[in-house]
Amino acid sequence: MSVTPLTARPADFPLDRGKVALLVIDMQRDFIEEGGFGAALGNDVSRLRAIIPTVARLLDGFRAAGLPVLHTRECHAPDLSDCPPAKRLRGAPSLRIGDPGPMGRILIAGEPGAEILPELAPLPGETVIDKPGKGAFYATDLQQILQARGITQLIVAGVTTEVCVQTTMREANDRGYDCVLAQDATESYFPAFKTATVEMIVAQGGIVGWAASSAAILEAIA
Ligand code: C5J
Repeated sequence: MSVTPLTARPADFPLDRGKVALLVIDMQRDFIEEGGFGAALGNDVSRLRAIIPTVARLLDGFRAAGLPVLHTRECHAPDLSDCPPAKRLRGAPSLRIGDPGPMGRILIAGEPGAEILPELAPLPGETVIDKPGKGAFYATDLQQILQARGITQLIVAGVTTEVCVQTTMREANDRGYDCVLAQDATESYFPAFKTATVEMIVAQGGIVGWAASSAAILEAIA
């Protein structure tokens, strides 16, 4: 066992190279490019592009260190059998899940919009979890995959901070995983929501987990 103290809030995190993985949430074209789900909901997607280089540095660091990397994609089956009507019909987006858009059908597995950005594309052998919910544990094999690999610590990055990232961290926390949010490798369409989410995670002695800079994370795994 090799444990390195990672500078984090609310306290140093005991990073264990034998148990840690990077989990990159939903860095998909549908959330980050024009014409996708995020834009259809009226969001300014350009905000999210700013973290691409930081997420890429984290990916490079984990890969160089030989540590596991997992990616998620929020997407649905083409027949929408895994998309509750409550999710599809909520709000008044310009395009709903399953509708044809400039990047194919919105949030549908296999369509160009559901793919991870080319700059952050998974390498062969890296796990990619397709998830129908906001949390990465709901209706997926993530728990079994992590257990089989002995992973108990998650460094979490991706979008959006207060939706899929936070939901996944809360699901992981309830399952006994220690999670660190890479706070400069996550972003929200709403800056105030990102700030509030980071504070919610680290409050009360780390009630959901820890938060750390990508530089500190990379230093700890180097
Ligand atoms: C959203 C996500 N925001 N990946 N999905 O609907 O956070």
